[in-house]
Amino acid sequence: MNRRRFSFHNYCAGLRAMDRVSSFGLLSLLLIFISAVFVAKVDAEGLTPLKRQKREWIIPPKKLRENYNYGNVVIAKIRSDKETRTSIRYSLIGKGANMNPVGLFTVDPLNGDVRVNGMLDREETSRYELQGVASFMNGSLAEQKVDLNITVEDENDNDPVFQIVKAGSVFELSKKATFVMKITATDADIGENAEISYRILESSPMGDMFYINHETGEIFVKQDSLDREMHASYTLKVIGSDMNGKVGSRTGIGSVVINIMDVNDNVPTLEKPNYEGSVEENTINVEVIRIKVVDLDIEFINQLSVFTIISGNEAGYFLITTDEKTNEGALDYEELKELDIKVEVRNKQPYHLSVQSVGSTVYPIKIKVTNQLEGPKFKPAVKSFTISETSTIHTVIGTYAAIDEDTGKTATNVRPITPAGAEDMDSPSPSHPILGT
Ligand SMILES: [Ca+2]
Ligand SMILES: [Ca+2]
Ligand SMILES: [Ca+2]
Ligand SMILES: [Ca+2]
Repeated sequence: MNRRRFSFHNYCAGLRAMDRVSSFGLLSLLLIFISAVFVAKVDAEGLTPLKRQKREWIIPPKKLRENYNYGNVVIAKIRSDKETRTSIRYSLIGKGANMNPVGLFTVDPLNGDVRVNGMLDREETSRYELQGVASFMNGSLAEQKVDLNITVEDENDNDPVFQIVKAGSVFELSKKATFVMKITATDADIGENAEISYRILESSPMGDMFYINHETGEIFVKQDSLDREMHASYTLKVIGSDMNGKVGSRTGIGSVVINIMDVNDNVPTLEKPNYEGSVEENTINVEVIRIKVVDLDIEFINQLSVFTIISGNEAGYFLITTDEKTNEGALDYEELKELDIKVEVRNKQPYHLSVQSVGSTVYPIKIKVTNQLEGPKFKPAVKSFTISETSTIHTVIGTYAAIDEDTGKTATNVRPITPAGAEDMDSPSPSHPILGT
């Protein structure tokens, strides 16, 4: 009533002012008149803009459980105090109300009761930011929109899932606590429901060779006796339990492969305990024998061997080399000889610390020199004869016999030949050696 009187009062004041007559005054009065009418009209909607009652437009933030059927339960209520004086219509806007997923949350337009019409999935949407709207019957807003935030509380409804990881690798004989690799699982839940505790379930081949940090999933060497020559790879089955592994946790299983890398911890040996070879005499630079190395290490670099003749070759008749393609030792013969030689074999690459001795093995090699049918030879290669000036032609001045080296005796069935450029043996010249008689 005050209001209306106030409005009316303004209107009358305007009329009185008009009596005073002035064109400026007329304009001022007109403004006052318009103002008065506006106030009166607003007042007709039943509002009290100058003095307002305590507002009741409440929505506490709401927490709702995922995977829970709330049925007909009122999960929140929006209410404007203006509903006590005029008809108000309530509505909800936002994703989950008037936007996808449309209708998940609805409000009773008459009493403001908010309900949820389906089960919530926190892993899909963890928070809904809705707004409550209070409108007059003509559609205009009765209040400022009010935020209605709904947080979805997590339920432990997801198992840990292991990521696929590349195989890890570690050298054999690595020390205890050597880091190998890390395996992790993820969990779509949050908080403790996603806190994963790791444990090695089993190892293939069996053996308690590794341990896992249960919090980080880092895998380390447990025993310093990994032996690639025994097991070149391990497959570990790892279990991840959420809730830090507490009773009632959910679990996931993962597996990792750990390849064991080679170190040079094996001394090479030869295939056989001793060797025998043969070579024709008078030949040089021929391969007498090939000896094969056995080395349990895998990487060629840890197998590659060098050979040393440690005895029997004092005169240096033999040469032994490594065929780097096949890792075989090739014994070459360089001059006639018959010998028992001893060969030592060791890796080219330094040995791992675990190899106690210097690591070489000595092998005997017997070389038989087979006889080659040899031509006669003159010994010495050049022989001088003295001849008197008075000697007559066809006089025997001496003998120069070829020796059969196979027998050491004078060669038989020998026919003299004339070297290129020499004169016929029947008419020897003093300037040439006599090649035969
Ligand atoms: Ca969950
Ligand atoms: Ca979980
Ligand atoms: Ca080796
Ligand atoms: Ca090895």
